[in-house]
Amino acid sequence: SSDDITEVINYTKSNYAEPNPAYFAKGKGMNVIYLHLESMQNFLINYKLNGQEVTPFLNSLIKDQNTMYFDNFFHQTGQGKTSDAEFMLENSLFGLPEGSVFTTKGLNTFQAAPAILGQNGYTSAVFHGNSGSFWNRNEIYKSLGFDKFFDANYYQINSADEAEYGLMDKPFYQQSIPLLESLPQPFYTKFITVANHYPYAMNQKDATIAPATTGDKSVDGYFQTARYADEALRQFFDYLKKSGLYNNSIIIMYGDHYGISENHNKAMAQILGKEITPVDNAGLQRVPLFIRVPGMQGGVNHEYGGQVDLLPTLLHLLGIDTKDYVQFGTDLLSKQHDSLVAFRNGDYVSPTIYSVDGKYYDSTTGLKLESDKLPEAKKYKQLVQEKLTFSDKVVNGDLLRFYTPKNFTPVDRTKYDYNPTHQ
Ligand code: GP9
Ligand code: MN
Repeated sequence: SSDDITEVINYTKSNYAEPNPAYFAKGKGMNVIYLHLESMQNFLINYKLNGQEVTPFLNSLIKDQNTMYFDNFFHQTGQGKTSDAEFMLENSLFGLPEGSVFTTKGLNTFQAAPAILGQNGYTSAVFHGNSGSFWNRNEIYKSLGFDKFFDANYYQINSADEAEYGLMDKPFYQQSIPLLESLPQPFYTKFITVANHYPYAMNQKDATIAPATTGDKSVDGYFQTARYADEALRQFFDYLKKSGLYNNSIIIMYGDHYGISENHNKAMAQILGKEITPVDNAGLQRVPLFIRVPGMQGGVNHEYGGQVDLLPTLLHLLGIDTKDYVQFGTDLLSKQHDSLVAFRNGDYVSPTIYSVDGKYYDSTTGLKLESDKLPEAKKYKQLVQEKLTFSDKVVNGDLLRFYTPKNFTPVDRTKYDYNPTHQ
């Protein structure tokens, strides 16, 4: 009801982090290009397998003048995996404790990035070389306000280029170019890749690094598919530079969720050269985040954050204040950024304390938390619970129906049609 949404708005307003003037509007009017790094975990960054970098291109970006690399950024997905990651970055709302919010809440009212930006002169599009119905994308994208959805229907997928979940990254980016060039600027776009997806099998003639040798097939193959994804990115960046888009686009790359689950900890112990403790497991939920803004001073940023923080961060970079929106994350670049990172199961990480399976650890030593710090740990736990509960109320109650932010026009999902034969 409208009482429920009032309670939520009071909560999100009290958690609002105001923009940092050093970054606010740094990318005003620029295009936005999200590159979804499927299953990419942060441990791959700067990792060397047999003396060779696995992701040389991503590694090189850490030194790029205009790129900020976040090395304490965590995925916050649940059972909805990729779709949860997408949901968080488009809405700054959490996925649900069970199932995929994309599949179950596709008809809800949202105030998502494509809609907000659409009302600021942007054209929005998603590129994905898989069937549009996967994760119910072709329905929920309408509610999010995506103008265009280029799914497998728009790509030519030869069997030699086909991965388990669609078109391999190199031909995917290649074939995306004319589609991208069909969009008026400024655009808000997202490219969802699939080559680095479990079980990490690929045609060996396309592989450019030897697999690992743990004996665990998916762990061993993970390095090959990640390397391939990294090369595909380099090729796409080459195009962006040649076309000039590089100079007027914000580029954000994020890992969507872990690639190697806890079930593979024996092989991971060989990879990392140590036994994997519960604290290590939590730490392994780091995913890479790169934000490139032409003209912005880059560097390595150690701030703790998660996927729910992406939307306010981006909107502030674009010069759009988020204070009238119902968002559960906070701008990573704000001085008031909240560095308590909630996981979907109620655990959390923070610069001082980790909660793993309900037990508390000192995040710097990895040891069980001293008893004098337990009250603080429990307070964090409550804050996480409160945040997740409010977000779930919004989603389960479809509460955004009862609230329209200032300067926002509700999305009319009947206006959208992604069928190529109707274009
Ligand atoms: C499929 C892809 C994979 O279209 O995005 O989703 P995931 O299995 O990683 O959730
Ligand atoms: Mn995924």
